[in-house]
Amino acid sequence: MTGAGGGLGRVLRPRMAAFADIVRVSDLAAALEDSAIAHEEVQACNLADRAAVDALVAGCDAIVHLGGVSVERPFEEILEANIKGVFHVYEAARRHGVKRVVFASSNHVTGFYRQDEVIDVHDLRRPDGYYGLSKSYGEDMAQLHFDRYGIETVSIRIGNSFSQARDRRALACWLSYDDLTELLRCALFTPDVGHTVVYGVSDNVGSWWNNRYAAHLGFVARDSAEQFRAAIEAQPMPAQDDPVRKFQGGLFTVAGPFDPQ
Ligand code: 15L
Repeated sequence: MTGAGGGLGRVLRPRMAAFADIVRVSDLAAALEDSAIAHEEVQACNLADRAAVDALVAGCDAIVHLGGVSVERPFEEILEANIKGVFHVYEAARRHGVKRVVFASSNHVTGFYRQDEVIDVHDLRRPDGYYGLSKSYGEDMAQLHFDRYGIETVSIRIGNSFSQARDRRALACWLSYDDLTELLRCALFTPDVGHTVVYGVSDNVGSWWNNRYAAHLGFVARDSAEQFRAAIEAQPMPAQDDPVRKFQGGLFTVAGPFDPQ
């Protein structure tokens, strides 16, 4: 598992014990202050370092690729961690015969759809920044590696995954930690996934995403953001043209540009 020191990595680490006898967890050294728990091996790795990623992947049966930059940042940072990073992950998977990857993609692949539109994974991608572009590239990398080498991937376009839904946008796109864990289980163990793209979202009222093309994963969301609606609707309503209310990607659609200093 790459990105083990990130927000979702920290949530998933203990939960991975149900899915593997040994989980090799990785992140930049500075992000990996936790020591290994019972079922883990800990191996620091910079995703921009091809040889280090190759060594990380050697001996693994599957890869859960959560790593990289997780927000909008200057292109050069995204290039190193996300674009080169996902190339290195798939290159290592090919070299070491890994047959299954779960790729943490993002809703920001389609962030420029409006919040009054319902889309599915066959709709045109509309990345809302360099971060979303890098996730779109990662999905293409996954498709290439299935078509050319038979390496299977489930790309999960994760919505807003925190312990609670915290704003109006999250009412539509929240993903609970338990639903994330179940989706990860389905992504790891469902046979014959080819390259499947799915939105990672709980069973929210007013969801923007139709997941029908991923029915073969057998994923059934159990949670819903409804439990947070009353508290969230007590918050002030953003203006109609505010990106947090207008676009599915919310504030990511206006992050940057990052001019050189
Ligand atoms: C993401 O892809 C980010 O990694 C995460 O930090 C959230 O901001 C999430 O999207 C979101 O759209 O809320």
